[in-house]
Amino acid sequence: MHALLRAFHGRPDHPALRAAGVTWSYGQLGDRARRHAAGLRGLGLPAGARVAVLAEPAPALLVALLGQYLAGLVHVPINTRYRGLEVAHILRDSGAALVLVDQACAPALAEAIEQAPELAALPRILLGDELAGGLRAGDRRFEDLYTETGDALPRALPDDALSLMIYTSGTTGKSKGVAHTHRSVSAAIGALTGLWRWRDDDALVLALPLFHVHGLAIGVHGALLHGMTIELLPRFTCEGVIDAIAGGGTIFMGVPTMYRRLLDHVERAEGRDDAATLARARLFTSGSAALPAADFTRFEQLTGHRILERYGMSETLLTLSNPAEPARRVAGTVGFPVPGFEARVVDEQGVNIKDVEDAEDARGELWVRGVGLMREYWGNPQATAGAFADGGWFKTGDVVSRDREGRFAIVGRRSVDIIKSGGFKISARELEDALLELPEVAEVAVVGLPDPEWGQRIVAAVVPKTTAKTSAETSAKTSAETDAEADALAEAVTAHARARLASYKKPRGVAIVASLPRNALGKLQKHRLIAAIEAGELTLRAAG
Ligand code: MCA
Ligand code: AMP
Repeated sequence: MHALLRAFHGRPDHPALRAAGVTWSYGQLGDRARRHAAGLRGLGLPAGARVAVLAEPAPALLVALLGQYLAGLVHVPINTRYRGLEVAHILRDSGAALVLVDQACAPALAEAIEQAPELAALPRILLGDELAGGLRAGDRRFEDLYTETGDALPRALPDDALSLMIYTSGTTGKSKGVAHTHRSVSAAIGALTGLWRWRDDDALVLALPLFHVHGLAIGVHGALLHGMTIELLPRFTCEGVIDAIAGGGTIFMGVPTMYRRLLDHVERAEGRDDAATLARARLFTSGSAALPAADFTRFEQLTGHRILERYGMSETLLTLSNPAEPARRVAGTVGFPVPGFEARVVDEQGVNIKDVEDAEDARGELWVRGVGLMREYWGNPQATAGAFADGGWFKTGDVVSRDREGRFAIVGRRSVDIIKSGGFKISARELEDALLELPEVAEVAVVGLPDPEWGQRIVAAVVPKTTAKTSAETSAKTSAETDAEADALAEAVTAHARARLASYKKPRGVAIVASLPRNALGKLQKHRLIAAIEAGELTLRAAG
């Protein structure tokens, strides 16, 4: 039996899911999933077909995920903040046979169809009554897909069949589909949550997006593997998390930005003891970006909890983790390899760095191997081959150090073109490509600057295309005129990013510069740009 289905058989009366207005037992969730699967089977999709899902967190999403698994289909969640270009790319790249969409995300799908008109022919499953008026030939309402023949199921689910494809930003621009099998997800998430001692009487407060490994693989799969209850929130708010813990939630998983907000909220809250409410939970974990040591300490002072930080990647699932025992969790580190994983620290040539533990500044790239590695980048054998070294080691691109006990710390990234903001990965190249579409932009460089709330914040340095025909014309301009032009360009840059891409990818500051720093060979030197911004040498125009 698929590991995920154990609780559905073993404890059918235990609550599997609580969300606004809904409490479903494992029996009830399982029944819905089976009927949804039968409905999907009725559409005649072959095993392994990809079903794209563009919808906000809601109980129906869990039905869809499990129904797709039971029907032998592959779940392809799409970031709900994505706009037309980004959605169109995933629908095309994954070769989705169907797309499930809700009301909130319907505009993004419509934008995708504007970008790629052939996607208008893609059959849709519409979630929510509001969408019913727009039914086209081939469309189904989610509710109508349920059949009464849910028992006449399921396809056998071989462990090595694909289960999930998570799209993640790559350095080279467009996002890549990270394809995982049922085995990789169950084995890696089972190992991690076993290490964390999740129990069947736990309730997970889930306020993460369900289109990434963090919320979907650890959150949904982890909780179901252990027969726990999921307290599903439609989005993260401090009040929502605190109320869910007050209502019995025992585990919370967050990205560092969420912890920063919780801390500020608890310190601001007057007349309410939210810290005492948080203290009632059993476990807090953090990942997707570095948790500042100061926030670890503040959280412990306020709630008594030492946040358990761990490290992972879409391609590898969760590979390093601090231990379950609170006293052994160390701020600013991500702990040890999770059972089933091995880790190495290598130099530029891929050779193990000897005695990395003994030299204070010794660091190298993290390579990992083990149960959770992806099978491939979907439809991209060249990128897949490039991601692995001999022996099946996955090259993470993250730079780490390791102490004498074998504990890892993430100290940076090999590529300056990967930015992490609020736990979301952003490709500098993708944003640069979008900004170069503007006729008034000659050159652009996008960098990530350290930021206490978001981890990194995006800054774009832009070289304008000069419209002045002569240098006399240029020098005749007053500084107020130049300033106003620069402000207008900064605004145009931000507005364009906002119109083309997910809003979290837009620059938070724009520097208008005469040229970008380059070496003698003309290679862009982003580290010099970052240093100049940090030193206050460039005027950053606030972006809207
Ligand atoms: C929202 N905004 C952001 C981000 N999110 N800006 C930069 N970075 C972000 N991540 C901006 C919006 O553009 C908007 O700006 C303003 O904040 C408010 O938007 P809103 O959507 O209301 O924000 P929010 O709901 O408060 O979102 C903040 C958040 C969210 C809850 C922290 O970013 C989030 O859910 N992050 C989790 C990401 C995650 O799950 N990562 C896992 C992938 P404006 O109004 O100016 O337009 S990593 C992974 O899976 C690996 C395996 C791992 O290790 O975990
Ligand atoms: P994603 O591709 O969106 O899954 O993001 C994976 C990346 O997030 C990793 O390669 C790291 O750069 C970063 N990351 C995840 N967890 C941590 C952590 N605890 N500390 C620092 N960076 C992290």
